[in-house]
Amino acid sequence: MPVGRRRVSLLCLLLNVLFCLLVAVTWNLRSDKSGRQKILIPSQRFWRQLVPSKSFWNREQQRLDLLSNPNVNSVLSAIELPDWLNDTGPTDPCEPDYRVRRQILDYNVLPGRFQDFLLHMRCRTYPVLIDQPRVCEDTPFLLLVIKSLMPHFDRRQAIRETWGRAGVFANQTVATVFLLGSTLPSDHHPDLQGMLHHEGALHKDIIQWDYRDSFFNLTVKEVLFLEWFSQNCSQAKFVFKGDDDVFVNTIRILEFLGNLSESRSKELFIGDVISNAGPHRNRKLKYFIPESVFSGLYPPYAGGGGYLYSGDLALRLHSASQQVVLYPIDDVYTGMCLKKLGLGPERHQGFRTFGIDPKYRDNPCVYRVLMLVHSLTPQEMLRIWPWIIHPELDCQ
Ligand SMILES: *[C@@H]1O[C@H](CO)[C@@H](O)[C@H](O)[C@H]1NC(C)=O
Ligand SMILES: *[C@@H]1O[C@H](CO)[C@@H](O)[C@H](O)[C@H]1NC(C)=O
Ligand SMILES: *[C@@H]1O[C@H](CO)[C@@H](O)[C@H](O)[C@H]1NC(C)=O
Ligand SMILES: *[C@@H]1O[C@H](CO)[C@@H](O)[C@H](O)[C@H]1NC(C)=O
Ligand SMILES: CC(=O)N[C@H]1CO[C@H](CO)[C@@H](O)[C@@H]1O
Repeated sequence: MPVGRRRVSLLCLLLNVLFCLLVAVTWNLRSDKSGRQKILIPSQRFWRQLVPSKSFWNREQQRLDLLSNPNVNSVLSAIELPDWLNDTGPTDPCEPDYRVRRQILDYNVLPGRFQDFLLHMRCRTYPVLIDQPRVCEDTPFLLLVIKSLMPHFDRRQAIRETWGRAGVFANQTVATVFLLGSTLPSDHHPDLQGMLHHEGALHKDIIQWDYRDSFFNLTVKEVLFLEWFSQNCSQAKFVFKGDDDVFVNTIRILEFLGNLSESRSKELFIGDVISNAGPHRNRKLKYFIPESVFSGLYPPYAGGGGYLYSGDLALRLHSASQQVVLYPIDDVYTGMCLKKLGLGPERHQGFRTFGIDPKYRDNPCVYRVLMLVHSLTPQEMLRIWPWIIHPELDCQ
């Protein structure tokens, strides 16, 4: 069988390379007292066969890791790869990848959102429908990036009138953009595209791409944003990215950022950090992920309700993301990209993506010290904002 032979020849080559390396690195020739040379033989097995994972995402990631490793790559290009490494699907990554139907054992019984995700998970570029090439013209100190959906006009307007007001704030330039996808005709949404165009022309803060704006496509929104940022806003010093139903204390954030040392600002990534989590296996949950799709634990990640990071890091995340296979949960995906950089998010008490104790919800002084609270209605935002900006309020 050609497949068997391919696998054997790959193994032989890898073995040879690893063997030579190990001889060079770990077999010390050491002289003993009598001056004779003694060979130290390592006691542990020194290579491991690359076994394809049973879970599709992990397998795709194994392949990406291997094919993008320049050391291994020079060897690999010379030999035939086993099918699971070489079968990259259709040449256009935005064509549906029907390979997944036979590569995922329970594909046919997976919920439709997984089937949609898996068929399109290699596509990372979609056409721009509304762009804001000038939003970062004045080099923002802080860029507020808000994930929104087409019908959420009132949430966006409340944010503009409160914490997302662009302009000069506490003596720093703040810019605001809303990130949106689009809808598929097959999903039977009313057509709000004309309204959105008006809104974009009026406020110049809407960026929209032509892809279906679903929960599992939030990762697409993340990579499209990182691409946009690296091309159109790479000078921004800091980025806040969050949902359109969170309340952000922009003043507190600017104060915090103003006090950061230069060295700490470069790798800043703070939020409400979730550690030691893994995929939920209960099919009824929103965050359910089947074992045939992903196995293992999640790296530490900051809850997607909102987190704050440096523009430098946004650029590094942009390049790291090209080495990480898209994962259907966007904040976990960002954690994976951070891990790829050898970094992790830092927990900050001011981020309350899981909300606050109801007994504090009407306490103005609580909002003064926090940076983010989830979740608030547009009316609540308008009610709370004056509490933050009125200096006469004494909270000592
Ligand atoms: C990988 O498969 C393609 C066809 O899908 C083939 O043309 C190519 O030669 C294969 N490459 C390697 C390195 O085996
Ligand atoms: C605002 O910034 C300008 C220029 O950087 C500076 O001269 C001024 O003192 C700042 N004002 C305050 C209130 O910090
Ligand atoms: C993501 O968007 C693409 C492009 O519109 C669409 O084909 C795909 O079904 C979407 N995926 C999910 C999980 O909704
Ligand atoms: C630094 O933090 C203190 C409070 O801890 C605040 O009063 C001050 O305004 C901050 N400095 C700047 C430059 O924002
Ligand atoms: C959404 C997006 O990426 N917009 C633009 C950013 O800037 C480049 C050129 O610098 C444009 O080609 C993009 O369309």
